[in-house]
Amino acid sequence: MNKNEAKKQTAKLRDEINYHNHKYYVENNPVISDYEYDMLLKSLEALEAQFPDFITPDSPTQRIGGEPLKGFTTVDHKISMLSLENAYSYDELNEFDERVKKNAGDVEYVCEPKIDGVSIALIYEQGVFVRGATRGDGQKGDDVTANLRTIHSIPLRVQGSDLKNAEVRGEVYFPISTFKKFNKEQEKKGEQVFANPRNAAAGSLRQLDPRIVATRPLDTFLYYISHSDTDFKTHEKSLETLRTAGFRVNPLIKKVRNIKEAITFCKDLEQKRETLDYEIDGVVLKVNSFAQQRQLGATIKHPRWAIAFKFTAKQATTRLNDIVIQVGRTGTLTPVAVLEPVQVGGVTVSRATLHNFDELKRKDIRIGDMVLVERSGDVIPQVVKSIIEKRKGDEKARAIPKKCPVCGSEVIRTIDEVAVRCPNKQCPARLKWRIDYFASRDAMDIDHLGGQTVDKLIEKGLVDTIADLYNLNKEDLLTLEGFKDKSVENLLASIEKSKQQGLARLIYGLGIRHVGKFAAQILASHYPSIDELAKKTAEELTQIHGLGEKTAQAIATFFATEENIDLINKLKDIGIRTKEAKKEGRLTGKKFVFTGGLQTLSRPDASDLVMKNGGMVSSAIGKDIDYVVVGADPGSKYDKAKKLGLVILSENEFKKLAGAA
Ligand code: 3BD
Repeated sequence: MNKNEAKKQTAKLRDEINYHNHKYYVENNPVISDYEYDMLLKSLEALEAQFPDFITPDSPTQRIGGEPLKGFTTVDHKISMLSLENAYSYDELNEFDERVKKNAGDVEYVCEPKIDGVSIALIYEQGVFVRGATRGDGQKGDDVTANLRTIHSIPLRVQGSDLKNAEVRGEVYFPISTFKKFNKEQEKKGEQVFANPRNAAAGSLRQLDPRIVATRPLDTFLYYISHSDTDFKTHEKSLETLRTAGFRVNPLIKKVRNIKEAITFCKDLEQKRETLDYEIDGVVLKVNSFAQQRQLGATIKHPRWAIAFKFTAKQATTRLNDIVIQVGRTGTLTPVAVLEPVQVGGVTVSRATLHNFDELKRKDIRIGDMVLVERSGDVIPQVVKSIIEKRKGDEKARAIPKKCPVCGSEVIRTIDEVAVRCPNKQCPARLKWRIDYFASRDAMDIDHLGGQTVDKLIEKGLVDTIADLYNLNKEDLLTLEGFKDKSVENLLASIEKSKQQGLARLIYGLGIRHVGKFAAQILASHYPSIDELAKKTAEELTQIHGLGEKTAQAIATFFATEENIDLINKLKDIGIRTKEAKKEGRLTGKKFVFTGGLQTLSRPDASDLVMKNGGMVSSAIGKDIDYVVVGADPGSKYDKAKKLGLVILSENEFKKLAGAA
């Protein structure tokens, strides 16, 4: 290819990829497959490698993150970034409306979800993204251009002519659906865990290595044009302009005619809060007409034409009464805060996780401290920080225990691991987890075997392994505190019933590392019995589509352990079903995810219905899922499913598909 042709071809590919990027990341409506997209990107990379002169700042190849920076330079905001006045009640909103009306007459408002992210400003020159900064103190922020470039929903070149030379503002956020997993991975790697998605977004933008930022799933919503080539008359119009220019604008934003409708919007949105894939902490009300905005003006701090209505906080302060240590399923010791009970976003919280001992030390949290507790991002409540100013001096730090609090074994700590672990495989704490897991709803579904019952069984020495559950008899159980004829019969019946749960549930219930519900079903559909599975090498297991290397290795290791083989043999002797005839049915090969409450089916029954017909049930939304069955109050999975354009079914539609209605 000659140079001229190459130049044309580079420009063509660039435009084509940027178009598909927008379709995927802004509109959530891709028109080509990921594979085709990757191929386009590869062609462009190859061309640019051959002709580096043709690399432009708006080339999609520039999103992968450049060289690490030494530090951030400071950017002066040409137009200062104001704050927002807060309202904590509808009364305060009405008062705001009174003031607005007195100075500007009747107004329309635009209501926007208030994204709990990190505020940013993006600068475009001649249509190209040249600089981006954090809000900082409103006057000066950090230049985080290289990091922002990696965020796919930020256009590297704007569409049309309205915003060719402009500064636009908005929020960067970390999606909730990926936050929990991200934190888990951070914890495993011994890296910082974040208290909430907002901190994860802020921490990501503060990264000096843009290549790390490129691996984070950051996303954006834009809501303000601080200056541009074209003038508009209303805020509504400026949002439309942002959208047309290629920015992501929140789809829930709504124009209303008066404060009454605005309050209704606030109430409706607070209901929806938990279903969104981003955290919001309120609603921003903005006067729609720019003429009226000018009439109202601004104080030195905030505009008089806007206000933020804040939802009930998901944080609270309380006293940390104790730090206890929990021993997990794999023997990991986790510090847990025992709190003076406190209301956090409508829920009473009396325990909160402290993640691990490194975090505990880093945050210097002590027994007796007043602490900030938070519930957010779909995770269990956690202690964010101690309030140092309230210390009296008698607070006590908690050292890393030398011994397991449950069995007294000396703990171990490997250099490359953050975790402190009890090495005793027979530790009662691990046994309890194993039994709880085995009996859980998605595994063998043994009713009447709740946490306390398991504790009592272990304490009395009635069970040492899972298999012992099946040798329990009436006399033994009657010795347990609170157990009468009826409760004993119920428990024994549930245990008996579980023998027929089938191979997939059994495999899952064994608690093999990395083997979730879904992997267990894949395994059960590939091998007719647990003996067949046990014979496979890791190598052979990796041949199964959908099974990762780590998972395969963990399975092979599990079945190479003598105790586990003993257990399997015992379970077989007891008469537990460990074989499975291949199931073929109307759902063969189809993958399902359930989210939200079902009305007529229990979750285990719904799962069984899928599996009986040859289908599989996953707990994670992904592109490979064929059907998402949505019940009442679905969570973030529903959003993600919609985002990926998956087929959504109601409970009834599902039953019809499965031949059960
Ligand atoms: C949002 C100011 C105005 C342009 C000033 C009206 C205070 C953070 O979703 N509109 C929104 C959101 C934030 C906004 C404005 N509209 N300002 C807005 C905002 N939909 N979060 N903010 N900000 C942005 C702030 N940030 C940190 C510290 C103090 N203030």
